[in-house]
Order: sequence, then structure tokens, then C-alpha cells
Amino acid sequence: MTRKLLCLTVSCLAALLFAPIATAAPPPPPKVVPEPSSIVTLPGQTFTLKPTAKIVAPAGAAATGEYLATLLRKSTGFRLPVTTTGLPGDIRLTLGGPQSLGTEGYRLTVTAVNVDISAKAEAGLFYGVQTLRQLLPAKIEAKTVQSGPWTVKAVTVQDTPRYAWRGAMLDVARHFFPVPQVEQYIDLMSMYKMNTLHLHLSDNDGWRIDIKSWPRLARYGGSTDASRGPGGFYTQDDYTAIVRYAASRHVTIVPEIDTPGHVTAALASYAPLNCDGVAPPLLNPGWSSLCVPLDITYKWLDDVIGELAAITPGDYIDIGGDEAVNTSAADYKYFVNRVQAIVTAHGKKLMGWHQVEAADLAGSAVADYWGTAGSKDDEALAKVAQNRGNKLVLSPADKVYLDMKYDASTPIGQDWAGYNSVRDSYDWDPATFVPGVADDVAGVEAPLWTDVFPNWDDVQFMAFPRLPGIAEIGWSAQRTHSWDDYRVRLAAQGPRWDVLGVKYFRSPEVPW
Ligand code: TNX
Repeated sequence: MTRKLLCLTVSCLAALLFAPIATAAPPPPPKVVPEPSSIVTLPGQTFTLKPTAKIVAPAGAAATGEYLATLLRKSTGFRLPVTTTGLPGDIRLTLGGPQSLGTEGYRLTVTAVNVDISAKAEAGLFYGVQTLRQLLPAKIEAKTVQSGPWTVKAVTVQDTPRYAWRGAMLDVARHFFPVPQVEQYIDLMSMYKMNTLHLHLSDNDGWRIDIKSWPRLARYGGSTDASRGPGGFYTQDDYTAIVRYAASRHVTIVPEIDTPGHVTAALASYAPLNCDGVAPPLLNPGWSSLCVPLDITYKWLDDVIGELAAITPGDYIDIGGDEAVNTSAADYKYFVNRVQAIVTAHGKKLMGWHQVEAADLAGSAVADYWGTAGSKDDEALAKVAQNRGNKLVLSPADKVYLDMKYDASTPIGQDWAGYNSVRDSYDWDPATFVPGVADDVAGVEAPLWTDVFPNWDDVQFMAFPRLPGIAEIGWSAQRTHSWDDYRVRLAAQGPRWDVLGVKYFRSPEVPW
């Protein structure tokens, strides 16, 4: 009775009338990986890319404009000229926006009329383009002309990364993968807003970068691989091509020459590098070490690092430093200190696996942490890094090692760090993984060791679908973290990979 009476008032009747509209759930947000900081859908509006559309980009963003146009031209068949003035119906890139966007953040606004991406810097525009790509139908990824319509639901995205270092590592030493495959990896990682590719260029099984002053390293040391196959190496021009291609996708290359262990290919190539002056055979089984007391060791390293630094625009040279099983603790420390001086003399900063913290590192060094959860020795070295001001890149083996099997039924891969399911690789927080060092974490890295993967299909199968989860850990705010939500967004990537020809694992954890 009271209710009825109350509802005789105007406001109550109005409320009853409009209640269904006011409480209607907004359409679900589009499925983007990594999850943006904020994504709001504008109900009822859709943008359609027409054959007459242009890409509007100021001079400072012409490269991103061309990148986007190249991507869209293949599948739409549209001309999509890149110009500096636009009309309704165009995709417009603008350099500007609030300082809070930083160098990698962007704003993306899609209305029925235009698509607008703005950012403070070109990297931000590039990431806005990656988000737009995922808002378009999956067939936008096709290399041949497909039929539209090319629609995008209206949306406003504002997005900045959690961490500055979002990396992948590819081991091209155990098995060699030529330039086009590395470029494909760069394309796929940058699609998920990763910005650093660490290349493991040398190991026991092979030396993969030509060093002109020591030509046998690549020609002999690179002449086989962990499967006793033919191996291979990058010429310096090849490497430069990779560096340039990476830069065009806002990816920095960090080259690694693993020392003082993991060096059989080098020791086999040059007898004088051995303490006894005798070169071991290629693929000699067991642990190896450079000869720490010999002067030639440092002359050689100065040449190698000097040539590599000269063709590496990034700040870091990675000197490895892991598993120096055949080197005494005293020798190890002396060695890393000397190599650090060489790296510095060539204008670079040192990066290494976290064991390098046993030496006297400068504050600018970065440690790649590959310890597993709760490993006290490793955590102690992370503390050393923290006290020195060294930043940590987290690559925990029991979370993100992409050479670990997904589960017991995975036909290829390793399991010494356990199985890394799709969920495992996503469901962790870099701020708490190593206790007490949250502020010293620069970001994450997903290593793909190729000891047991001779084929590129194997690499793709191990990386996908785990790599995008690690990209999301690096990019997205912790408050957005949700496995239940993520697995649905991840599933939406499958059709894109199908079109791109990526050989991914159709994990039963993901609702494909
Ligand atoms: C450990 S992780 C290694 C690599 C192997 C990998 C295999 C690290 C720094 N060293 O040499 O390829 O395990 O999972």
C-alpha cells in the first residue's frame, strides 16, 4: 500500500519507467591482450573502415602511419594513403596528450566517425595501433585480400604500461634460427607490447654472430647445433637487419655472449683460449669455462664485445654468467669484474643472469633473475642487486621458462623447473615473486631455451599461448589481474594466430 502510494509521485513513476534503461548492462569490453588500463565501450556506435579511408599522421609519426597502412592494406585491399590532413572516416594518429601517458602510453578513441590514436611518443602510437588491430576482425591479419566489413565497436581506451622492461629471450645458440624467423618473433612479441628481445648468441653448442677479428668463432663454432645439425650464424649485416627490424617495432635487442661458462663453441674454435692450449672438439659434452688467468681471454673478449657494441644501439650487453660450474668462486668474481670494465669501455652497461651479482657490479647493471619460487640462494643475490641499485628483470624458471612442458602430456620440452601451464605463466606478480625487492623490478622476461627444439614450429608451440600472458604481466596493472578474465581474452587470440599461421598449443585451459 505504502509503495503504491509512493509511486503516485512523478519522480517515482519516472524511475519505474526508466529503470530498465538506466540499469542495462554496458556491452562487454572487447577482448584485448594485454588488458588496457582503462577500456570503455560506447554503446550503439560502430566505426567502419571504408575503401576511401586515409591514415593521417604528422611527420613525426609517419613510420607508425606506414606500419599501420601496410598492415591494413594486405587484408582490406584498400589504398589507405598516409597523409597529414584528414576527413571523417580516417584513422588519425596524433603526437600529443597528457604527460601522464609517458613514452609508451596512448589514448585510443573509436567513434562512428573516426579512429583517433594519440600518444606523447611514437612508441605509444605503435601500441595504440596494436590495440586497434585486436579490435578489428581476426581476418585483418591475413596476407591476402579478404571481404569486410572492417568494423570496430566504438570504444575509449587509455593505456600505460606497468613495467618499462617487457622482454622475451630467444636461444639461437643451441639451435640456429635465421633472420626471418627472428623477425616473426619480434612481430609476435610486439603485437603484445613487449619491447626487449634478448638474443642468446653463444653457447656450448654453437656461436651465432660473426666476429670479424675472430672469424672461426662463427665459421667453425657456428657450424653445428645441439642436434648435430648444420648450425648457422648471423653476419654482422644480418644482425644489423634484426636490430633495425626490431627498432621499427619499438623492440630493443640485448645481445648475450655467455661467459665464463657455456663456451665450448668458442674454445673449440681457438686453441689459445684454452688453459692447456688444446681445443676441445665441437659439442664436447660437459661444462666448459674460459681460462680466467690467461691474458688472451680478455683480449678476445675486448674484440668480441667491441664488435658487438659497435652494432648494438641498445644500452646493454649481456655477458651471461650462469652455471659457471667449472670456474672457482674467486675466478668468477675476478672474471666478471674484468668483463664489466670491458663492457663499460665500449660504452655499454652490463646485463647478466643474476649470478653476476657475486662480482662488484656498478649501479647501472641489470640482473636477469631466473630463480624459482622460494630459492634462498637466488633471493640473497636479488638482495645484493637491490643494495647496489641494480634493477632486476624477472624470468623465474618455474613460471616463465617457455622450454618447460605445459603438462605431463606435452610431447616436447623440459621439466626440471616443473611444468609451466598457461595459467602458471600468467598467474604471478613480479612485485612479490622475490620478497622485498618490488621497487627494484624493471620488468619481466620470458626465456625460450632451445636445447631440445630444432624446429621453428617447436618454438612457436612452446611460446604460444604462454608468451602473451607474460606480456600482460609486464604491461597491465596488477588490479586488472584475473585468470578467469584473461583466459577468455586469450582465447580470442587463437583465430588471429590461425590467420597468421602461428603453430600454437591449443591448451585445454583456454576456452578457444
Ligand atoms: C638453464 S637458465 C640454463 C640454460 C638452459 C636451460 C634449460 C640459465 C641461465 N641457464 O643454459 O638452456 O636451463 O632449461
